[in-house]
Amino acid sequence: MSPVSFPSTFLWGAATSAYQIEGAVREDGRTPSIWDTFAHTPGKTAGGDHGDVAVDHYHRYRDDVALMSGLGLGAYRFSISWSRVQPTGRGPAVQRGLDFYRRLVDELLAKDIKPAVTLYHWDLPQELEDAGGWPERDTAYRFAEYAQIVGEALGDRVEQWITLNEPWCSAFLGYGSGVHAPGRTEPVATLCASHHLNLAHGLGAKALRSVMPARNTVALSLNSSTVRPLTQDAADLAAARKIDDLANGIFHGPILHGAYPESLFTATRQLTDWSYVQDGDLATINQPLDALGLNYYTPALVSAAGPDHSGPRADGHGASEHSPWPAADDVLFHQPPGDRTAMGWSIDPTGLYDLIMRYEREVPGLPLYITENGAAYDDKPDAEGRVHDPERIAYLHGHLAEVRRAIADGADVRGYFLWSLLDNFEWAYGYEKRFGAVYVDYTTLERTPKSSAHWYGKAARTGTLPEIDEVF
Ligand code: IFM
Repeated sequence: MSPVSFPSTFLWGAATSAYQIEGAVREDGRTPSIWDTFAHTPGKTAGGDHGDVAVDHYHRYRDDVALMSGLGLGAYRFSISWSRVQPTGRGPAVQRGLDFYRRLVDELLAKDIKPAVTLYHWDLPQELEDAGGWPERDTAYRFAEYAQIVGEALGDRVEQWITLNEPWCSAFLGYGSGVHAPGRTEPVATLCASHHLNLAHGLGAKALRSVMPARNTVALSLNSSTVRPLTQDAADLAAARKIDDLANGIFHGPILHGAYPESLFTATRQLTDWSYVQDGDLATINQPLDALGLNYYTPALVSAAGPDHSGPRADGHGASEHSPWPAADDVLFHQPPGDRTAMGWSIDPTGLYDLIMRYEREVPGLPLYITENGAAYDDKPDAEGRVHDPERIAYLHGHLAEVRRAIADGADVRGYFLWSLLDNFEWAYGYEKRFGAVYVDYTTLERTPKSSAHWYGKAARTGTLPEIDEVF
């Protein structure tokens, strides 16, 4: 087999998010976010786990940056905790909160690691949820104010900016199925929240650009699904179209093209008239982007519900009696065949290739980054304390090879951020699911790079994928 080599400018990074790793939830003026409240509500997370300490990155960030540097990574994508910076979600910033991120960024730059900042990775200040949360229009304006504050504080040293991470999860899991914070189960609020997240992206992008040097780039990260129909029957194709609108079109329609898909309006008409889309909103949302971030883990396989198809609603987004998908009771989700990760997500690297090529066609010329990709496995240290994770290496190899194939086929993919640098708080699954390339012992908080970290580090240093059976 010929070695799989990447362009010399390709960025090799790892990603995390604030609530999943920082801990220190009551330090330096931080107040609760919706995830603090949700995780401390009995029954909401596995084992009652929460992010109070998480992996204590707030105090150990220097060691974590040193780890990345030792591996040879070129970039680090992390998110800012809004309630550390603006505890009530409005008004003046808390300098101690911003100082933490200044120190982190300086540490990264000193080690030649490019910081990529995500402004919002699901942790809305609780006070803003108390005022209505994302279904409330004002939240989008509060986000723009927050974006401006962070842009002013870090814009001189951070070039890569991402407004929102996976707004689908914020809206559909937070307000639809309720398996994520704030745990609401209101189909109309889900759609309304989606629009206000889009508006927040547009207003936030404008606010960032108003205070930052022109060289900085603004993007957002979508967990765009590759939606596949079970068969080519018209009913299954229509089911796939509906889920594609609800998973993808609802965000990339207004953001990339300045319009919601007509078919989305038609499909949801029984629930809402979309009157929360006000004059001028679509132009605000449709800001020019410098890049698009794609997060990919697994494809969705769907069919029309009906006498020929029955089965569980296995959409892979956690157990809830409420569907995250508004107006989609006529759609069934199916478990694709083949191997799965510890999340139960099927492994299909071609889904990543298809996703990249879709955006390459849809927005030609827009640089793409894979801002998340990775897998959870039940990793355990061996008798010598080493953590071997060959399945994760195979997963990474398979997906990176598909990224390379897409580049060879003309896609402008500029970089890849492995999810995740460290084992961390996997939301409703608590600490049960380990996505890290670096193992964390949750008793001592000691970090041990897994074999996959060494494998990925070698890929980053050489720009070529090592064989999957190379021993580290
Ligand atoms: O851990 C999450 C991350 O916060 C967002 N994208 C998916 C990851 C794995 O579930």
